Amino acid sequence: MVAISKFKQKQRATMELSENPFIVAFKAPANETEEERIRRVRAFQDAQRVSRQIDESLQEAKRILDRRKRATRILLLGQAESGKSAVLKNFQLAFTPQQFQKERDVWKTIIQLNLISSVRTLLNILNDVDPNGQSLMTPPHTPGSHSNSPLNSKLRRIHLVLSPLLSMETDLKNILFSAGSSPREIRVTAGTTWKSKLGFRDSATSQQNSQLTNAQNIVKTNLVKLLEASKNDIDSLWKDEDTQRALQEREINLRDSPGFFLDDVERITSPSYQPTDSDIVRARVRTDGVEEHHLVLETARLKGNDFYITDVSGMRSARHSWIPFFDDAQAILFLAPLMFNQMLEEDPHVNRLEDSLLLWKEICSNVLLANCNIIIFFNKMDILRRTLESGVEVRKYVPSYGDAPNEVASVTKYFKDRFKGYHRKLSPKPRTFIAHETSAIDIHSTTALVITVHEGIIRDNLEKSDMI
Ligand SMILES: Nc1nc2c(ncn2[C@@H]2O[C@H](COP(=O)(O)OP(=O)(O)O)[C@@H](O)[C@H]2O)c(=O)[nH]1
Ligand SMILES: [Mg+2]
Repeated sequence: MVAISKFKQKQRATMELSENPFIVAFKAPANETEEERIRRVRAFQDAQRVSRQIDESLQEAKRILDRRKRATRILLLGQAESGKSAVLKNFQLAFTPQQFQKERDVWKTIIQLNLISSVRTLLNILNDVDPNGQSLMTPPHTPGSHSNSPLNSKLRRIHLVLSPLLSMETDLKNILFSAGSSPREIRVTAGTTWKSKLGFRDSATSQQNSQLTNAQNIVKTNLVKLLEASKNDIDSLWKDEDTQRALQEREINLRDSPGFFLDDVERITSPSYQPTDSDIVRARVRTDGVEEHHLVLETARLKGNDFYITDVSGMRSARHSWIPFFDDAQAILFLAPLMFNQMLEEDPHVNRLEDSLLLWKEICSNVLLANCNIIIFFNKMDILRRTLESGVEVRKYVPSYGDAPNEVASVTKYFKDRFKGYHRKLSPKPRTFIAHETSAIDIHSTTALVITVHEGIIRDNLEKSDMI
């Protein structure tokens, strides 16, 4: 019995071998010469090697895919400047602190450039030109509008002293970043290239960038020297009474603008400056394109577990590029700052909060996302609080708010109810409305929150897979 089945197995294997197209293709022809045989055997070995490589890369792709399926997959959505990248940094701080530490040097240069951008913005405001250098209408009796005003001579001197710093910033931006970087902001293309240009090394990029180091080190050293030399002028420009009055008259709150570091001039211009975690979360670069971050958790309890966070560009023109990522996401973190009195950077006719609500409606009603948890972060709560405290009235921007109290709790509840209403009405299937009030630059509370949110997502997905 056993002998027969072994015979059959051997017969089947021989048959399979004779039907294998690979073997058939390299079968020895009749009357083959020795030279032809050598060539045929070599071609056969080459083909076998290629085939093995293909098998290996298929297996690797499958391993990656399996790992991805097991991991938590989070998609960060929201308009530009809503705080997506700041939330991502909080995730990195909470779960991959060692990796976060490696990027500190990259952020140092970004923060130094952010500081110079604020100086430029300030000089432009005082010169009555917009942040991109275009002339603005000058109110008739503001400081700086009269050629003989004392501010003008002071301004002229400071402008002159700081002009090498401003031109260095322009040169650096041109060397390091996308062509689209404007005087106001640093614009980078998604991926790690921009980080490696600023000195970040990981195993994948270390070799190809080693030649860049020298030139970049010189540029970075010069930047540090120039910043140190300009320290007092930057500080006195910012703290000057006339400057502060000019900002007040124009109702510009520079402190709430992205990448604001003018309160930290002393620290940031020091040659030994090392960014704190909080500095890094406050730093601003605009990302074009979609960045996927693979976080392999370093914290003891979850060590080795991993998740993927996708950070997108929030610009209106870029939102179509989000769709391919909908399929794969287990949870969406939607960032909605309650900036009822601000307009979009890319379209100054569109109110930020109205834009957020429109975007929210689209996300809630999207059938591709019907099974996805959506968690909303009402971010920038610190800015909302300061805005209301400074006396800005919601009803002037949102007439339907009426005479309700102009206070954080009431204003938040009003807008939260609107978001909640659309969530209930537009979701293709019923799902829980989960909302948090956040200030992503407050790393203490935000890192704690993202840990809770992460646990919630895992729990929810386990429950869902149990139900299936
Ligand atoms: N004051 C304040 N600034 C924030 C908050 N969240 C983010 N930012 C800052 O706002 C700017 C834009 O945030 P970012 O995360 O780059 O926005 P993204 O375009 O959605 O990725 C950055 O300078 C952040 O540090 C917040 O809650 N409060
Ligand atoms: Mg971003």
